[in-house]
Amino acid sequence: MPVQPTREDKFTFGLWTVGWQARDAFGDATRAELDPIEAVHKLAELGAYGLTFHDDDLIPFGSDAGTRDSILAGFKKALEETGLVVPMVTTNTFTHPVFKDGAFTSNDRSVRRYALRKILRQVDLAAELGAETFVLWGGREGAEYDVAKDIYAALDRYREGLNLVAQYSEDKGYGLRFAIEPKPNEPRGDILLPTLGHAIAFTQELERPELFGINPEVGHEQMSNLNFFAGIAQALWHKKLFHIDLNGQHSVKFDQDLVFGHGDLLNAFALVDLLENGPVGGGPKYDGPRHFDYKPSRTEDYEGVWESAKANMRMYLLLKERAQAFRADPVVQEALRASKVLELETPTLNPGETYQDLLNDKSAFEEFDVDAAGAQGYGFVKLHQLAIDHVLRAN
Ligand code: ASC
Ligand code: MN
Ligand code: MN
Ligand code: MN
Repeated sequence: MPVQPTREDKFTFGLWTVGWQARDAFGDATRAELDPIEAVHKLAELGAYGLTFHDDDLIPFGSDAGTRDSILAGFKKALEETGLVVPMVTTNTFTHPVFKDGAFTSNDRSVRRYALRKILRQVDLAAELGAETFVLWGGREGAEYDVAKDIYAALDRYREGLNLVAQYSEDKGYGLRFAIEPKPNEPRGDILLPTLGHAIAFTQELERPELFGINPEVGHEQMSNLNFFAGIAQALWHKKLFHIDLNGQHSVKFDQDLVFGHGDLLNAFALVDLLENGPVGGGPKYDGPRHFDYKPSRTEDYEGVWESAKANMRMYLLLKERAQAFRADPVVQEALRASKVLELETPTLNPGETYQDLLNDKSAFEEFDVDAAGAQGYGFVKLHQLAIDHVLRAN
């Protein structure tokens, strides 16, 4: 089936994804360095809308001001030539040894101050490039040993740092929104704000909670054995889905960063259906970039890298087409009704009804036929099979 991504699909890629040289904990790089300018041109050619980067992906750590300026000039020229945009940027606060005990939450106060400076510099660049979202992945914010980190104090320092970054952005008039990216572990034994639920709760404690949301990654939630589709539905409900990292993962193991949909395919189908069509009973859709944060497998050469980049977009578009067919199918609509999925939209109380009215309603309790209600079948398996039939184009 021919599927051609276009700019309207809003597909974006991290520079660190296609540019990953496949160095892992056990082995050396298997691919040569990728010139960011080449990445820009290649992604544009494949139909992407934009790209994102950590400061150090583009400008090597420790570059002097002149080098930084000339790299940025070349990068901006490539953006102009291709029309690619930079809707999101992020800061690398995890590679250099200085961050081995964290950035916002390092036990060493001078490291925390250095980290804030590095992040503020990237906030300036985000604004300069017209980004709307600033992602914060605190990969080193954590510990291996419970006694080595005062979690209570670490959360205070995390909040202090995020408040400062947001205040800076507001004072400068940048209008950025900040998205915290949760991950349970790896590279630290345990990472702070391990799941999207922890991160959403944390945003409520910040000075400007409305400026903070989350950037959940498929595999990161699945590493905690959580249902990503369900988590995204809740993030939408909290109005905290500021950005999303799409990739693939096979259950609870190391962070695989596979191509989107190459892990739990059915969950990916439900996710795309939710993002594209909104909650089945009505509700907000996600309208931000469809951002791929994956790693082309270590076995691949550059031909394989670009095949994998295409595969992400292809998976998304195939699932989008399948989700539209699923929703439009009258048999599915009937099954949704039979399963009372759409009845969940109806408030439990009548308009204006009080608890006293409910207490007076004999049909709700005294006369309610619990045995009949307990005996009814919901038909969920049939509904789920219809979804699978659509995914497999079997209907
Ligand atoms: C990020 C992000 C991640 C990590 C990782 C770096 O900013 O979203 O998941 O950094 O991709 O390798
Ligand atoms: Mn990951
Ligand atoms: Mn990510
Ligand atoms: Mn990642």
